[in-house]
Amino acid sequence: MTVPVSPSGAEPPGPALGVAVLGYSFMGKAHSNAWRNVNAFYPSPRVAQRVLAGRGAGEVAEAARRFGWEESTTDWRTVLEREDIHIVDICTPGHLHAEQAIAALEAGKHVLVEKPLANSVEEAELMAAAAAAARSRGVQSMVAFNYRRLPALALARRFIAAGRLGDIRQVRVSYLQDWLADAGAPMTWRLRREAAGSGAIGDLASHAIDQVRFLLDARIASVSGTVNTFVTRREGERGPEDVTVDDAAWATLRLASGAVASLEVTRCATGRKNSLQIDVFGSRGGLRFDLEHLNELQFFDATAPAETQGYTRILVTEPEHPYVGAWWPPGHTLGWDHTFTTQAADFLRALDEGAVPSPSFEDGLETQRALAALEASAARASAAVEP
Ligand code: SOE
Repeated sequence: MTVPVSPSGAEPPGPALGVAVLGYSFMGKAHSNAWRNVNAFYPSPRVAQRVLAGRGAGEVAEAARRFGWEESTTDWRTVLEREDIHIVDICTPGHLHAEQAIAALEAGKHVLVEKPLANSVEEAELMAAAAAAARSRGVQSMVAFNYRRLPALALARRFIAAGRLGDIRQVRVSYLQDWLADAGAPMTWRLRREAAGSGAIGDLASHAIDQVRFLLDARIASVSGTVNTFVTRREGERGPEDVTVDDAAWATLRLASGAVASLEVTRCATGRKNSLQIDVFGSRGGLRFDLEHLNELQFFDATAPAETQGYTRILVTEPEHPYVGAWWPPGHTLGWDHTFTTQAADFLRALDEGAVPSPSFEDGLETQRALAALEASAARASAAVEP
């Protein structure tokens, strides 16, 4: 016997939270994929993919069709007037985040914003203030740092919080990409300060700093950094243009807990495609994570007998591990895209429970302050080495 499903596909009848995504390129696609899958893997509360908004009418209509949206629009403001939209998910370039997020919160929509929260501390402060005001009216917000939803990193946080590493002394984070290593790589909005705010700093150091804050649950007290732009002019649609952001940045972070973290982020690391590596060293143990092996966490237990000591590879694919249970049977791996679906599910759960979703705009603001401190420190003279 065959049984028909509801007219709108596998969606059961009943109320759903209407979602709009603003932006349809890389991050818009990653978030669209999340909203498309979230009902199937996390059935409650349910969402309806109402509208995808973007600048190019043809491109946004095509993206909407492929990712299962009911409609597309080139005017994001119309989205805010609609009563059937409850969540606005912002995946546009950074210079639009503050205007769009504040307008959406004021219109009573729950807001998710792709990282970094904003292009400047000033914008981030306005956004955090708008989020606090909206929260008092039951309207929630969250900044999308998707790596918080990697099971291995959520497990690392659990180990650290449980004291399994003892006192945390040092953290090393490197986030290395190479899509700008070729001097012939074209100009994009990501290389214009007025659109992106910064380069590897906002794009990659924001993830690195968020991970330090997430894993250690500690406040960043000070930052000392340096930045570099290796290719200062690139060819684009408008002809040759100056690159007005950094290609790479390095920083040392002092945490209020007494720990020290070092960071290296770059989009010019020839051969490194999307390499996020994290080491955490404590008085009783160490942890190591590598995004190229994202289902694994390496754990060193310094309290084990010396003859058996060594980094142990934990395959983070078991129902006992964070986030894994919603997916496949034990031992079956997850990928980069799952983090976005899990992020959407966590956001929906918080809305359902009336809880404050995490990371909040206030968290995004803290990270923005650390990014600004990195840039400010880099702008100061460093000590010259005497010849
Ligand atoms: C581009 O460098 C980028 O897509 C970042 O913007 C994302 O946040 C990161 O997850 C992958 O790289």
